[in-house]
Amino acid sequence: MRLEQLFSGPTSVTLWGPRGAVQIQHPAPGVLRVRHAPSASDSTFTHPRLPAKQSFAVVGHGGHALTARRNGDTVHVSADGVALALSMESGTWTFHDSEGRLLASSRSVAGEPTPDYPVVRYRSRLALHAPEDEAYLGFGEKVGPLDKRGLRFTFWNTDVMPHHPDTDPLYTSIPFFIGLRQGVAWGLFLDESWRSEVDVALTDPQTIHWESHGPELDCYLIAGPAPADVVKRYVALTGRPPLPPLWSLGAQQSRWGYENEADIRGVIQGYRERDLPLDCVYLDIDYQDGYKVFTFDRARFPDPKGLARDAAQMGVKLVPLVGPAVRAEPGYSVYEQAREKDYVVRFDRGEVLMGEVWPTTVVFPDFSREEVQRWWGSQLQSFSETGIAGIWNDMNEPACFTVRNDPDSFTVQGRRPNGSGRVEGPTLPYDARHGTRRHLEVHNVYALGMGKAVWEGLKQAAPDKRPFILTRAGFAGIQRYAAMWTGDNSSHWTQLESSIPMLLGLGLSGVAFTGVDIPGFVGRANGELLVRWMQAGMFYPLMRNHSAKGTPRKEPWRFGEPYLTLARETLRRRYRLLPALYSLMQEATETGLPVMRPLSMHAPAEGDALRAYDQFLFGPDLLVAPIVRPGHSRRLAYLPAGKWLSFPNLDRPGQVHDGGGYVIAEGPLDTVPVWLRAGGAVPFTQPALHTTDANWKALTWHIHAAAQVTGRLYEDEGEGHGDFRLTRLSGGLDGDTFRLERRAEGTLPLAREGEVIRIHGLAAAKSVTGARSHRAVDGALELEVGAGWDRIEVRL
Ligand code: MIG
Repeated sequence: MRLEQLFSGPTSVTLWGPRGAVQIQHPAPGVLRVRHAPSASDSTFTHPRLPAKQSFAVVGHGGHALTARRNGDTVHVSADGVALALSMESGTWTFHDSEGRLLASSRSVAGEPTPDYPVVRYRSRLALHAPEDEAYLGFGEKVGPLDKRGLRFTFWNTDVMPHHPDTDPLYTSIPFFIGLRQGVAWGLFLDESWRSEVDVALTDPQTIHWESHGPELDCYLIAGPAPADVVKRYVALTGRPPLPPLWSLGAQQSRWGYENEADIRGVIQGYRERDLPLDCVYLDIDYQDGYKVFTFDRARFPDPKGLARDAAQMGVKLVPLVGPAVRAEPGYSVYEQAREKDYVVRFDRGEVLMGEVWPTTVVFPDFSREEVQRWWGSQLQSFSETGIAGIWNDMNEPACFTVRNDPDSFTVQGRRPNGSGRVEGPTLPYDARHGTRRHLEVHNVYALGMGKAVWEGLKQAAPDKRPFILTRAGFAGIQRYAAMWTGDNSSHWTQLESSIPMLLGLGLSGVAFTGVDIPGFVGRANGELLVRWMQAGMFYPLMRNHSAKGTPRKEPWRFGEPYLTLARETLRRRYRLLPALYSLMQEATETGLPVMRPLSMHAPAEGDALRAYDQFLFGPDLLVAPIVRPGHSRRLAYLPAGKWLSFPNLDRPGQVHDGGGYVIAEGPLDTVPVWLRAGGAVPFTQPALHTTDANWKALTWHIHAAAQVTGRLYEDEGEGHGDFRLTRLSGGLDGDTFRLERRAEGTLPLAREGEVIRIHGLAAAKSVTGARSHRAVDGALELEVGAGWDRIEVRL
């Protein structure tokens, strides 16, 4: 695309030519926005201008200063941490960091409208050079290993049941990836909600091809150099996640097919009778009256308030499912309001779109409009008075089984116009219209709009609580509102294994609060799969047991012994781990870094770390290599460079391994292999049957002694917006002295009597100061310190 004119302002550079325009802005340090508008430019040579755009995903729009300099054919743009060199002749660019490192280069950019009528589609194409030794991570909720090179993906939110390890697309679209080459990372976020496809160096091993149906390409180029830098910057752009209530990190139980109140009570009872920790039970669609949203079937759920109250007494919260589709039933108030206010999705030619979801005719709220979001949120007021603790947003791709009133009578000269009535997946057709927008443009952000609606609604309904929303579909930015689960998986070993790279990819794409259905939604699970899945799942930020109607029940006690005992032990470990998990979730609210991290996040230059995609880091300090294959009792695990203390089950310290290579980890059925990084300090508490608050009464630090030790603990009431306390540990080994300091900020009063600090790798001490007592346990030195300790020193 040839560019002829250059207009350079203090915060943006605009170039345009006969076939379109390019605008460069600097929204944040380390980030450049390069917006190509190949066919929609309305620039004149006196007024360079691109069409106004409202981004659904980007929240941080700051326009920082940049400078531009023209040198022959090339325009050099530089800004804080980043630089771009753009060719006027071709419109292609190269992207550099402040050290002059070449991070990325485009090969071509082109777009043209496809004259379909009535559905206008475009073909906007971006080609990027893909160096052979570069890996591509992220892309949101996608199948495949961590490195997506050699794969091809479609961004079109789709309800697929069941999905398989190679199913694409799935429910969520996040057009963002991280390039990683020789330890240096950069990122690209394509801020286009339109349907798009990316070919990740599959067809041409040297090129990434991205094609969007939208008229333009709005690219955010993000510098590293560390993968974590790229993630932080991407999340700053698209919004940091909120801190969820503590209870949502506890064990969760769900099933499609809990028919009535007695069923729900029975499940809670089942947990309590067997001493199984539990914090939350979901109400699947079964509770609804004729599948009408915001209703209860009073025959089967006569007293939702009483049910919620009794559940609360046993430490359990209830979260009902709400889909977007509104049953088209005259007299049903939600439907009547939607029609009366004209809040529903229509066809291009004006008719209200009537779909079918469940055995009824439905209409779809148009969540692209703010007034519709507010209206939906207001429905939560009375609904949440029943005492429900959150909302489960399902079917929000949106899923639609069939279109009832597909106007195929609409023909031109006896033929159906190209694009009209075309449907891709079980959803709305391409020619559906949302206000003034096309379905092709807003399909992928439907769930984002619904997420915002519910988020605002819950905040209003219960201002003293933190909203909890679980969503199936999403787009870039969904982390601002909801936790995500990966939809309808199956009770199959390959899905346990593939859950790891999928959640890692989501975490790199800004969604930190994630989980998958344990032990698989459809199909039949056995006890071994349940236990292995729980052992991996105790490290998922969201740990939920769920199953489909018609499948055998999958609560932890349905498989007999020894599986029940092993499941109980695993849940107890999850609850011991809550101080660490909660602190990591809080860290995500500041940095956007995920809880589950690929090894490459902390060892970006190690190729083996990239390939070890069925392992992960839990925060910076714990490395987990769960057994994900049937009948296996050991596995190969890669440990990045450094020293790692074998710490299976988080409680049986073993030997110290040198990283930078592979070890064979023992993992009999009662064991999940874990390691603790040298220098790591991880806080644990006592197991409990349910959470109460995050001001831990009992706290034990496990520390792997090294020259530098750091630890972090965030505490508060676990709910609401009250006081907090952030504790940092720092210190380390210096010759024959080990020192540790504790610093705290915040005003939350301490609830602890004392604390235990277990230091692995220290032999018996000659003397200890600052502790109440010390002793040797399991080859480690265990100190008991007072609640408000500030300094300990150990002489060896
Ligand atoms: O068409 O509500 O992914 O978790 O149990 C199926 C019933 C609708 C799909 C969700 C699943 C849920 C199920 N829902």
